[in-house]
This record gives sequence, C-alpha cells and structure tokens, in this order.
Amino acid sequence: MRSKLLQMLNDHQGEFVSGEAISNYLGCSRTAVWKHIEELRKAGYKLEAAPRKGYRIIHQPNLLTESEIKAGLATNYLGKHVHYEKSVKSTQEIAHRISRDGAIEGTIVVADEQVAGKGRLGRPWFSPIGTGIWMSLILRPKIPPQQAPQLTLLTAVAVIRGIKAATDLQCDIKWPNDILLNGRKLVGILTEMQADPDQIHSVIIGIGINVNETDFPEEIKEIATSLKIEKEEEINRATVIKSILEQFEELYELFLNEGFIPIKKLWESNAITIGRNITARTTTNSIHGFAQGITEDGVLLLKDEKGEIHKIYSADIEF
Ligand code: BT5
Repeated sequence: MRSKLLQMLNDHQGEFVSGEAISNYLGCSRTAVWKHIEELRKAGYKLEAAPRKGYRIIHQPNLLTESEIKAGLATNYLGKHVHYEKSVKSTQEIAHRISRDGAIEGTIVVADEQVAGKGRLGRPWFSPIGTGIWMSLILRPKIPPQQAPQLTLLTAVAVIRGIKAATDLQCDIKWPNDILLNGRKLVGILTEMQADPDQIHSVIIGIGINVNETDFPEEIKEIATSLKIEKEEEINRATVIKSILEQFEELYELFLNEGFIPIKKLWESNAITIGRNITARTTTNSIHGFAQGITEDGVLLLKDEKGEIHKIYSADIEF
C-alpha cells in the first residue's frame, strides 16, 4: 500500500494529488489515505496538504525500506521480494540463510548498515549506516557452477549502467570485481555460491556502493570515493538500487537466453584492465604482463615478458 501511494505521489512530482484520486487508486477510504499520509510523515517524508487540492511531496528521506525500493520498480522478478534490515553483520550472511530456507529467485537483501561487511578472502568492507547501498541478490541460474564467475562480470556491467542511468556518472570496470570512478573504488562485488559439484542451488551476489559517504577511514581514504563526492550532491539510494535492478534483470535474461558472449562484449567496452601492462596478485604469486583480454568464461589472459600466456581466475590487479 505504502509503495503504491509513494509511486503515485512520485509520479506527480511537485503537483498536488487529491485525496479522492488517492483513495480511488488505492481502493481505500479517505480516512485510510490520511492514515497512510501520516505514516509517511512519521517515516520522514515532508508532505504538503492543501484544502481541495490534496497532497504533494516536498521532501523524501533517503530510506531503503521495501516500500521505497518497490515504488516504481520496473522489473518482473528482481527486487519484488525485499528483505530489509536496519543493521546486519553482512547482507551476504542473511541472503545465504534465507536462500537455504527457499527464498525465491530475485529476492534481495538490503541493509542500512553492515557491522561486519566483507570483501573477498574475508577482507573487511566498510559499510557505515545510512550512506551506502549494501545489498545481496539471490539468483538461481541453471548454469554449470564453473560459469558462476561470469555473473560477477554481468553484475559489473549492470551496476555501471544503473549508476549511469540514475546519476549520469560514467564508471569503469576493473577486473574482476571493482568499479572505479575517476580512478577510485566506488563499488565492490562479491559473488558466492551454494552448489554441488555439478549443480547450482543459488548464487548470492553482494554489491557494496559508496553513495553519500564523504569521510572514509584512514586505510581507504586514498583509494575510495562515493557518488556524492563525484557528483557533489546527495544521491537517493533507492533510485540507484531500482536503476541497477532494472539493468540487471535485462542483462541476466540476455545471459540466460544467449549466453555470456553478448555480456562479454558489453563488459569489454567498459573495462580499463584490458590492453595494458598490469600486475596480477593471486593468493599464491604475482605475475606482471600485458592484459590481452578475457576468455568466454571470464578468465583474464595475461602475457608475460617471455610471451607465455597465464590464465588468471581471481586476483588483485595493479596498474
Ligand atoms: C570487494 O572485495 O570489493 C567486495 C565487496 C562487497 C561488499 C558487499 S556489500 C553487500 C554484501 N555484503 C557483504 O558483506 N559484502 C557484500 P575486495 O575486492 O576483496 O575488496 C576489499 C577491499 O576494498 C578492502 O580490503 C579495502 O581495501 C577496500 N574497501 C573496503 N571498504 C571499502 C569501501 N566502502 N569503499 C571502497 N573500498 C573499500
């Protein structure tokens, strides 16, 4: 009900919508409309009410609850089930749990804060309250487990496109899981799986985006950035989430129907890792060479000084 009301008021940005029109649309009484409006006010919305004209939105708080995410979300299944919590250890942990309990494909977990947000190899992910997007998507693709890393690359393309559509900012992809804006890390992606050797039960895709942070801890001050820092204005997080989910669903359908090749092409056109000399640090060694490209499975091909080609499945990249 709340997301329908929000959608209606948002569709008439700046204009009044009459109480009668709202009650017809929602199929409830005028008193019930008034109660819903009061609830929005309590949640932090500033709404103007004028006799005979109705209501209009003056200010929206930067909230991430189910109603805000669902209002106007143009997807068929992605984000249609939202599991929102104010504070969690990690949205990945919750997504794993509800996925094991049978959560349907497209369910998303979103939190306002993570107190133990994680990156790859157990590294910490800074996720302070109220300023970022910390979310996990639950997917159940019928693909062999070894193809799951392709979804990390698909996610990177979806996030770049979603951010561009919502903010007009153009980001770059750094293989395999970083998104940079003006050379600094804006987004981290963490893909995890629940699978048997030959069958995926679910893929849990964690996406962390610095949206309105302006102050980072000392360890990442020099390497991190946020949408607000680059755009110099406060950004509505729910708008960015919706935009990413819409792009994601479109690309995911393309991937399920036509495979990885069309995704690979889109990925390559936004990647800054390819066609230059880089150092790839894996958990066991460090290889310097020329990044030739990615394979159809999303593996990075690195040509060293002796001309030998190395297949890199996962690494940290330095330019
Ligand atoms: C990543 O790991 O970049 C994946 C991060 C995924 C975070 C999301 S948030 C929602 C979901 N729930 C979770 O618990 N996780 C996912 P990696 O490539 O290992 O990068 C980690 C490194 O990025 C750290 O060691 C820091 O150097 C840096 N870092 C940590 N927090 C950052 C932040 N907020 N912004 C930019 N860089 C950060």
